[in-house]
Amino acid sequence: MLTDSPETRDQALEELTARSIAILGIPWDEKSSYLRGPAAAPGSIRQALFSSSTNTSTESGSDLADEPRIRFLGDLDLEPGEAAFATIEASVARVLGLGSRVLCLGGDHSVTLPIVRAHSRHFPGLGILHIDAHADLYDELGGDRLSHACPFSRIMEEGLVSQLVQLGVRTLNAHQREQADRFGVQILEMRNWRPDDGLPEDLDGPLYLSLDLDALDPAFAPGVSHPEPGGLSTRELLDILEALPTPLVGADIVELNPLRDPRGLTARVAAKLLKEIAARMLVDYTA
Ligand SMILES: [Mn+2]
Repeated sequence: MLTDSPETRDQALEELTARSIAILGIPWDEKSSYLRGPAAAPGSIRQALFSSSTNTSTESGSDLADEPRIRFLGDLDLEPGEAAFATIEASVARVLGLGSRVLCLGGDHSVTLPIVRAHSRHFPGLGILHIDAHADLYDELGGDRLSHACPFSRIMEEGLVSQLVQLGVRTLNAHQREQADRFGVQILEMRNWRPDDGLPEDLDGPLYLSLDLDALDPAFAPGVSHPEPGGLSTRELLDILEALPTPLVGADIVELNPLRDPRGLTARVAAKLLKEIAARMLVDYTA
């Protein structure tokens, strides 16, 4: 059942049965280093998804509108300040504890840290595929260790995952290369990667996907705070998702900035990715 009304969130949570995929909005952008705006992204993505200019079918023909195990929980109510991180973590943990899986709509990329904290406890041996123009491996940015430029440093320091593979990266500086070496991050740099290369063969175990929309070339996804030329095409990204070699147990789609997306093009891309990712998570759940 599809619902885009936040008022129905509590009811939807009560009705959430085991083996559902919960779509959860995280309206949070206080850790953005350059522009605010991603807090409005979840609603923008849902609006694009439910627009009558398209339909709710995936490319392989699953219609999410007919799928009772896809549940839209609306947006979290988040207090200002870093207390929001605990709320995000507890909310995700609650859904996982009910026996469902979670696809989160950010928000800036800082939200991935509390989301992954919850997943790490639930899925031993969790690995991450992080698709992004940026490695987000700064130790701190502007004195802030919780900046959206830092979540993967915290994730690795806390030992939350067994493997971190990054794809689409094309902004590495010396500091972030050092950080990647220090943490053993496997980076498929955009300048070297070609579609035929696919993903590493040793990508294994339950997989969490963290998808920053700026991984896409700005020609395909202009509505982000940090557009970076030289990125993936939408088709290449869809092909990567189609070919994931290991079960997908959780995901986020982050960094859409509706204030930079006047024609809603990037929201439309995010909505399409949401459909394909949710359908893939459902298949992996019930397989
Ligand atoms: Mn990015």
